[in-house]
Amino acid sequence: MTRVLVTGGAGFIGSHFVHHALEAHPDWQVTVLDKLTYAGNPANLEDLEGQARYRFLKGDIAIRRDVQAAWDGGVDLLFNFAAETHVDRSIGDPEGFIRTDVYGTYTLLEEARSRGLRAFVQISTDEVYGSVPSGVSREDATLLPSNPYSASKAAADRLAYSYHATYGLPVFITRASNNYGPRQYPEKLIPLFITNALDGQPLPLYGDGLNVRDWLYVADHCTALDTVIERGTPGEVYNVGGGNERRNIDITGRILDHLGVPRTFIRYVPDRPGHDRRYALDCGKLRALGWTPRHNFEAAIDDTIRWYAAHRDWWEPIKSGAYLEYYRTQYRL
Ligand code: NAD
Ligand code: TDX
Repeated sequence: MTRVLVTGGAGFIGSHFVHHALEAHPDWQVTVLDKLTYAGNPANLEDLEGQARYRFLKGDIAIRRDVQAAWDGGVDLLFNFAAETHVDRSIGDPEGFIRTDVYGTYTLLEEARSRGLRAFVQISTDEVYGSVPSGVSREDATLLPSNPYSASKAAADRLAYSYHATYGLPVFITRASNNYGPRQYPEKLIPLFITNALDGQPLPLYGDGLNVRDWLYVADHCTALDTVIERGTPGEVYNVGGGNERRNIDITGRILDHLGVPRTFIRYVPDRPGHDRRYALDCGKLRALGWTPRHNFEAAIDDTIRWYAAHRDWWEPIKSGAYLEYYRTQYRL
């Protein structure tokens, strides 16, 4: 059995990866370590309860004894998804981002250094390159993160690399573009706008709505991680992009059209400070290893919209209490 530790496995991408891992790798024994912050949701993993190859541990990657407890029995592969992930929250209060994204990654790296493992996969982001007005970022491009979230992720990305260069730890770094799909917390653009449209609420579009992101279906992200650990080289960085550059206004239009909601529901709101205009990745390095994204954007976003329409039981409980306080403070709507 290959012993796999997935941190942040109760979140959006982590939970997809845990399901994928158990299905695609019958010889993997998966432990999830997750603090269950506001973004971590046990419902994302509840169908796995009782499976012999799966266990869940509640714990914090920034607390060494929690990490040690997760390491009991040994770890062969570690996928570090755990992070504070929302740019707007990082602008309001950066501290948690430094603590989890930087210090938490350091804690995992220290445990890995003392105990050893076969692969440490650091899930980084395309945001570390900063805004890309034209062209595409290759893995050797300068890092120019421009918000506290992306700066904390860049710090963790380079800290992980340093443990490879300095201590020979088998670190792999992936920089993915914007993910979308079922179970994404409804503070991010696509699930926020879908659920607001379903609820007859306005869709708060930042600035002129012309910022561009490259959208990656979450299942394609999971297969990319398989390729990286099967065929990648330790110490290397791999971009993971969907190849779907879209303007925010166009995504918004697609959601509204799909749900039959008029454009009058678009509400232009003040821009995000330091808002990166565009991200775009050159993924030739990962494609050369045989990976290719399989999901067509238009079909997969339509599936995603249908998923939220059919799973109010998943997101309605989230959009209450502390979420509403955050929402009102953030948007003043
Ligand atoms: P998410 O916010 O949905 O989930 C994060 C998970 O981490 C939650 O389950 C949360 O409880 C857990 N967590 C937070 N702090 C923790 C701590 N101190 N200890 C243990 N667990 C903790 O995030 P996501 O969108 O699934 O992103 C997962 C990873 O992928 C992150 O590292 C993020 O930076 C990276 N990433 C995300 C995207 C994207 O578009 N969502 C793109 C590129 C990279
Ligand atoms: O209410 C909104 N209105 C709006 O116009 C929100 C929440 C977003 N936006 C815009 C800002 C961005 O241009 O939509 C775009 C996407 O925003 P987010 O969903 O917040 O994602 P982004 O800031 O691009 O960061 C995401 O991709 C990289 C993830 O949240 C990160 O975790 C990941 O690393």
